[in-house]
Amino acid sequence: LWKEFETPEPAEIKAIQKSFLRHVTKTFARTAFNMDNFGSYQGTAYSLRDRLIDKWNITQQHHTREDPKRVYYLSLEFLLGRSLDSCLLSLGVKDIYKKALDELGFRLEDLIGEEVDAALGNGGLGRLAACYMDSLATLDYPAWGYGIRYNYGIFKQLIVDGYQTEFPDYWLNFGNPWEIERLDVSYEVRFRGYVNKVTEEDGTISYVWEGGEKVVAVAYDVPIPGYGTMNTINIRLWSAKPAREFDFAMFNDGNYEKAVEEQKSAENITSVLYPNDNHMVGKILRLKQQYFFVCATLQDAIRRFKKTNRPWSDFPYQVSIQLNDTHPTLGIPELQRILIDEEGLSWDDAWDIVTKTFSFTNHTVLPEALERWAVPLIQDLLPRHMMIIFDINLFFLQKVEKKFPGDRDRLRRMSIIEEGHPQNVRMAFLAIVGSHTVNGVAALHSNLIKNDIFPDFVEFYEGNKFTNVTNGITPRRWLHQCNPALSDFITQKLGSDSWVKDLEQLKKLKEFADDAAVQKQWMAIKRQNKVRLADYIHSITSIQVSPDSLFDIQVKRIHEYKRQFMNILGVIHRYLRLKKLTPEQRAKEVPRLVVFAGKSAPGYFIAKLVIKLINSVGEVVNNDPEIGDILKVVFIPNYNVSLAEIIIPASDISQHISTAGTEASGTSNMKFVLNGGIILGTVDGANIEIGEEIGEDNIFFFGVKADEVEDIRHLNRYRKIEMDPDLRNVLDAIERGTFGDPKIFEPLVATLTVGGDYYLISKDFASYIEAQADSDEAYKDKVGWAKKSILCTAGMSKFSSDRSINEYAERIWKIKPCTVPATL
Ligand code: DL6
Repeated sequence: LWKEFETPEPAEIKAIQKSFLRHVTKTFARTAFNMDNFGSYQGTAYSLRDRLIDKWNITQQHHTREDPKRVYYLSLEFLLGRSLDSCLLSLGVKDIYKKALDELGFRLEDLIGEEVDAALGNGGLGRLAACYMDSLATLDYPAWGYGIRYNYGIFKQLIVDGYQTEFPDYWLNFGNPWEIERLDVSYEVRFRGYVNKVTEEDGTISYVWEGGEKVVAVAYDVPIPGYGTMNTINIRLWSAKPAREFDFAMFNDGNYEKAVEEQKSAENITSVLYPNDNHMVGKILRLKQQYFFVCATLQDAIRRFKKTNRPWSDFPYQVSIQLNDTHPTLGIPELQRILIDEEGLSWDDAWDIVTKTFSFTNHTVLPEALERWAVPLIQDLLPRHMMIIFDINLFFLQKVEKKFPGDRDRLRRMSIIEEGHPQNVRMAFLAIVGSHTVNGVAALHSNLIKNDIFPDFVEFYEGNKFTNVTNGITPRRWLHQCNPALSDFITQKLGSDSWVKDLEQLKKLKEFADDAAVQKQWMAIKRQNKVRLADYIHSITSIQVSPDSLFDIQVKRIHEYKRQFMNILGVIHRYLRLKKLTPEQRAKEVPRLVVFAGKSAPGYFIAKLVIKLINSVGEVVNNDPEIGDILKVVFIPNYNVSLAEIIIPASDISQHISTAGTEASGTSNMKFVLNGGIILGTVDGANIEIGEEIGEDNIFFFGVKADEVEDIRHLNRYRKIEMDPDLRNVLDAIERGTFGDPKIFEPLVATLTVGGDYYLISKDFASYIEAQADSDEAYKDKVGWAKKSILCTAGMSKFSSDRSINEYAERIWKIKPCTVPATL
């Protein structure tokens, strides 16, 4: 097994073929006569899974023996995408598998395309968790991911008559080779019931949570191999099962539906991922999901800890728990409950352990995304936790009062319980109070957290809890895997492929930025990637686009703050301008393909109208014979990780144009630039740090700054909004019916006028159009553009998730690598 990084021997090829055929014939009971690509994908995946399991077992045994401090990364979302290609690359066996399959008459590329995405996430937060797992494994950290094994991932998006329509993503239909069902690892989870107060003979009081209903959490393990290392970590996803089989007495009475009700309601808990990005919906099932997953996870972590027979005081030195946003915050009262109610620790000893164990990442400043749960809801579902949250709040506010005596307004502002009818639990406050460290995900965002969102807490903790860890992306998937031609070329130029694990080395590419031969080859690779995307677009939408046009791409969740609306208004502006030109003038314009992709939350009416407008504009522009290839507009349906792998390497420009101060970080911006694409964007999130690293000549910045936004909004509330004249023309065209029935778009247009233009589209429009014009001009200079593109890639070292994970490990989790030897 451990010879895999050496030159392949014919015997090894044979061994792969043997294991492939064994799985095809024995695991899937197929024969050579009914072998299609999907069956071959399954055979290949299972053969690779055997290797993963070997590595995983060795890793676990090594960790058990060494007993290092471990980090547990708790996330309700892991957006993994496909695994076959990335596992082949991590294990260093892609070439040998390709040969082995070739000899059997299969093309590996075709089999890779058969895999269904594991789409257990909405967007940035879930994909970040996946990148972090890759880095944790690659850097040899002893780490576990914990989440939910949803039966339905993020919905499939189809475009019907220009509108988004949603279809369920039953991704487990044909099984999932990348998971191992662990019927031996399961825990009971209680909901509802009542709390009994028990007074002991010595007068001490304790509480027992009893009754209610129980469900069982069953583990499904997803091994994550490190790149070029033995370390293979685990994402443990929980699936809900009934605690007892159906009610036999009822069944015998003929009450069949009632008999299976309990079973159904248990399984519902892990049935579906909530499809909201940056928006909270207060549904009880979601609260159940949150508790279900932290309850099972803590039982698992505690079981592992207890095996070492250490005292409880060692717990925070052996276990670090990272909360990926507030979604797993119930872990804080749950650990406190276990320690005081079940383990008999005093409140203070328990709280000391809790606050040394947890750390919390905030991923958003949008008020609608900050979680608040109604007190009666928690009281009903988790009565003991609600008592504990009240006590945490009481003791916390006592400390606040001591530090700021008599400041009642401060107590109101800082209370974990928000007054109102009903009262609400502010989950971010609970997460802050219960954690030793709180971080934002880009420098600007971390500052906004400190100054605008939680300033009282910064003052109270005297700044000590709050820090920044700028996000990162894994260069394995987001360059090496998705852009093999560029990856090979970089390896050739740098003389080694060690940059894949050490992105600092990309800096050496700067030396080649003016080298004409390198520029030529660099742009030829870009063109190849554009051809690949053009083919894909044609196959899905029947729209023919030219790979010689400038590819201008905006792909991300559809959200008002991300301003896809401004982008399409800019496209209309361009179209109207082009229409006024003579054919000769038009021929001198830079041809541009504008690509959109992304899902809207199903209930987000305005975002769905944006999708409709994009498609309506595309319909008109793409069929206008006067325009031809000078402008094309395409909405690619069903954006997901594997589609991103085709789209990102093909961009000349990518747009990251959120209103300043609204996008916490963004991570697709990093992926585009790593692949030599140039950002057209606002001074927001990680765009700012990317600009610092690659140089401001290599990014098209525009728009107001974050610290101007509040004043502008304030003025907008009290005076008539000054509509940009170019924007007015664009809106007039929509209202004239140029893009279909204008009535459809009235609510969307109204967000700019009667709606107060909260996202400042009118304010930023002129500078946006100017940045677009600058990018047209710059693109005409082929040499200058190639240089920019090379400098983009060369400047991206900082944005490797390896750097982010090392920062978390050293500064927050205090964990060290635990290198797994090749043999035990
Ligand atoms: O940190 C990952 C990612 C950021 O890059 C995005 O800027 C941010 O919008 C996203 N936040 C969320 C918040 N969801 N909730 N809660 O997805 O996180």
